[in-house]
Amino acid sequence: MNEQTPLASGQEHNQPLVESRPDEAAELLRQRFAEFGYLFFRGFVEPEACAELQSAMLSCLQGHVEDGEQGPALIGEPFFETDPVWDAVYPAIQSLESLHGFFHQPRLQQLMQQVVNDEVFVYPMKMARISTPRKLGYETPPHQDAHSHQAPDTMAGIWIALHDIDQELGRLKLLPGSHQAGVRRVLEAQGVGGVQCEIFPEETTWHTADFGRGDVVIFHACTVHKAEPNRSDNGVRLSVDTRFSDYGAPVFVTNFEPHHGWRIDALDWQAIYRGWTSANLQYYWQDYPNVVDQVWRRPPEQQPAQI
Ligand SMILES: O=C(O)CCC(=O)C(=O)O
Repeated sequence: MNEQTPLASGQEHNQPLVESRPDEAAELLRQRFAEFGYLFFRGFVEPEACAELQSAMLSCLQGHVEDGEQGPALIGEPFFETDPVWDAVYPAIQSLESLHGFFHQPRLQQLMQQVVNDEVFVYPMKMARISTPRKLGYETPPHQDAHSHQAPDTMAGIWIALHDIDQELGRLKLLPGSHQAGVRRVLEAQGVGGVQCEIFPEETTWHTADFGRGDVVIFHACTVHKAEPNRSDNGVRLSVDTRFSDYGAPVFVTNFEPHHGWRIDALDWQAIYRGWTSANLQYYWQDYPNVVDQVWRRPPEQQPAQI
């Protein structure tokens, strides 16, 4: 890392996320995605679906997080992804049929389809985020999923707020247009994922919003994003995310494991699927035709204009 490419610029300021509407022409949405590296849809997921998943997650978090008047509230000690408390509760959250099924709702799949302009493959790995207060410095550092998921530029992330999330609770922030500079160098960092990528000196403007329940952000594999710290007294931020691509695009092999299955004993698909009421989404990914074990990237001249 040299002085021209610092890991983070000293100053940064926020601008509102550019909003998109699902009824806009698919071509326009793809153009905006190509320009900013993300699309933001307010209230896209039905509030009932978000409330149901939030309540199921809170059942798994009993004794640690409760359903407070203002939203999820911490009642025990704060914790961070990979802390012993998190490791103890996460297998139950990962086993929720409603967590996995959430991303396969037909409307959400249609939205993803508009972005990839093709049949969609929703990655099997589904993520649930639990951001507690009093863990400053452990929030998600700036990173690109192209690095963390070893993904080609055909992949995109989709992140959904399960309840209202303001600056105090720690919002998702994106660096607009940052996908255009390709995959960046990384350094170790504390916080979710354990690495952060370089930020160029001129990159001082981030896009973010106070999120409402059911708001959706879709972002390019190379779009730099991060989370704000949770500075609330006892509020807990719950959100969920996964990745998707056009069906048949290369998908790196580790994305077929459960989230944190690589480090939590017995967190495997068999354990996750035990107790599900439907077999529809179990192993749907098993015959995926393009599982790769080497990072693959298109040469620049072959890169598609959209995603
Ligand atoms: O919600 C967060 O804190 C992190 C989300 C994220 O990094 C992602 O969806 O890739």
